[in-house]
Amino acid sequence: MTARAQIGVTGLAVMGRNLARNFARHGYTVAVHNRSYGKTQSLIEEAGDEGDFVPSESMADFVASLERPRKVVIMVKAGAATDAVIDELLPLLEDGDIVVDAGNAHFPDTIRREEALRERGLHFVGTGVSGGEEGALLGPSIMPGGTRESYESLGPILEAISAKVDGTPCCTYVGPGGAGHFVKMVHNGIEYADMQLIAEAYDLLKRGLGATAAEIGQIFAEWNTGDLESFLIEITADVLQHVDAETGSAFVDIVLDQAEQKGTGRWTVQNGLDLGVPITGIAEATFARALSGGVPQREAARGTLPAHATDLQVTDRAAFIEDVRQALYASKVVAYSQGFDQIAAASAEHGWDVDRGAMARIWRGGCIIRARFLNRITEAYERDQQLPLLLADEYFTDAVGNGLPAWRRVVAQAAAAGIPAPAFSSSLAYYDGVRADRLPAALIQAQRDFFGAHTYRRTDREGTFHTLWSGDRTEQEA
Ligand code: NBP
Repeated sequence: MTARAQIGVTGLAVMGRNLARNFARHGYTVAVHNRSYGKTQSLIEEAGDEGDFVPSESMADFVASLERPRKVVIMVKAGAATDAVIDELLPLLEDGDIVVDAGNAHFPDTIRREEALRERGLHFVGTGVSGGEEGALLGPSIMPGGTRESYESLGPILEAISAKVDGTPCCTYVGPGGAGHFVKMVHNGIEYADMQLIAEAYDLLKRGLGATAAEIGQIFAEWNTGDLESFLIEITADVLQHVDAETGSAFVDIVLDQAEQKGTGRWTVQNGLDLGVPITGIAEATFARALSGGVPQREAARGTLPAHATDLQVTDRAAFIEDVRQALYASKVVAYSQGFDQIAAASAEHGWDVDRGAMARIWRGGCIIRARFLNRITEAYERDQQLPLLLADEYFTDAVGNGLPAWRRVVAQAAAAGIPAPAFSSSLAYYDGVRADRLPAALIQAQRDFFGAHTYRRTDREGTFHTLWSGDRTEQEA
């Protein structure tokens, strides 16, 4: 077996197959392998003429067909399958070889694998890949972690196959260890929030205007020409205008209203709790999906729980649509601001040094949350690399501030009308919380000290204190 392939892909289900084709279409000689040989054969039969593939039936031949330092991309089911493939690869690899896990690994697994492979003299690059099947073939957004050294040889290949926006690749080095998969996880969390916010906007428009799905689809299409321009708004317009062939009804009206969640939203929320970062937009979005899927609870409540709500009265349709648009934009900025806080917190905790502006840049194309306003986020972090809060950047302070009256109106109207808008309203509550001069957390600290002697700090002098609540209520320095 001549070692002539520049990169190899093992795991040739939809994602790996398309990634391999993408490498080949960009002129790379690609070694391909799959546990069961059938997928390798079908790739060669169906797409073999798209470029230079080197198929192998055994892992040993696959590894032997790669130029050194070898670059092996693993694209198998995340979890145990990834460990199984790594175990099979390990005895075949040599110092300096690069193993890329491009599946949807949970970042703690990536940290563990990176440490284990580093001890064996290998580079392990946990890489977020976003964009699904189509992205993998035509250009995904790629978020590689691992060592910077590995990026020197791997980076140009990944950049070549990534999506491009204004000629700039949607791929950059994210940071060491699990940084790549972490950033991908937060990306998915933000995607949850974005989708929930869009769904809430749709619901408000539907109930407020009494409009059909197709009419609302047209509103989204119009929004897609402005600040909200994004893949998700674009497909929303499309989905809402789609008609079910069987019934002739609007497609969205015949889809069961129970949303699923595959895990990355949950991981993001769990990690937000671990880090103590209030990612309320992502959490509300994840819980809203869980609520929709809580069938027994919904059945028990439907028709039983009183609403005491007043109908949403819309007198000026255009003004209402504009209010909802502004509320959507402002809530979306909050969700992104929170997601970037989470990245900053993890980066500080793990010493990853993630450049948040660069993350916004590589999300502009190829991925599900690609959007025009990501440019504004990159600019904000270029103005101040250490920006403590995206909302506090001058551009976003203005953009959100201008929409604030509309945002408040929409949240108030939704509450009065009994329309659930958890992501809109919790984002507004976060906004008001983070900008508050003083929060009722002071009372919570006092309560904690009362029942648990948890101590408190004072506004007027340094130190930590405890009041003898069950004694003479004098204060002691703790
Ligand atoms: P799947 O997640 O369906 O996995 C199927 C592949 O894993 C097949 O190649 C299968 O080999 C292989 N595999 C399994 Br299962 N167990 C194995 C084992 N013990 N040893 C070796 N190979 C094993 O494939 P996919 O849908 O193409 O997704 C691949 C990765 O990409 C996953 O991590 C997934 O989460 C991620 N993904 C990402 C996106 C995105 O938008 N970024 C979308 C979809 C998936 P076989 O053919 O022999 O059974």
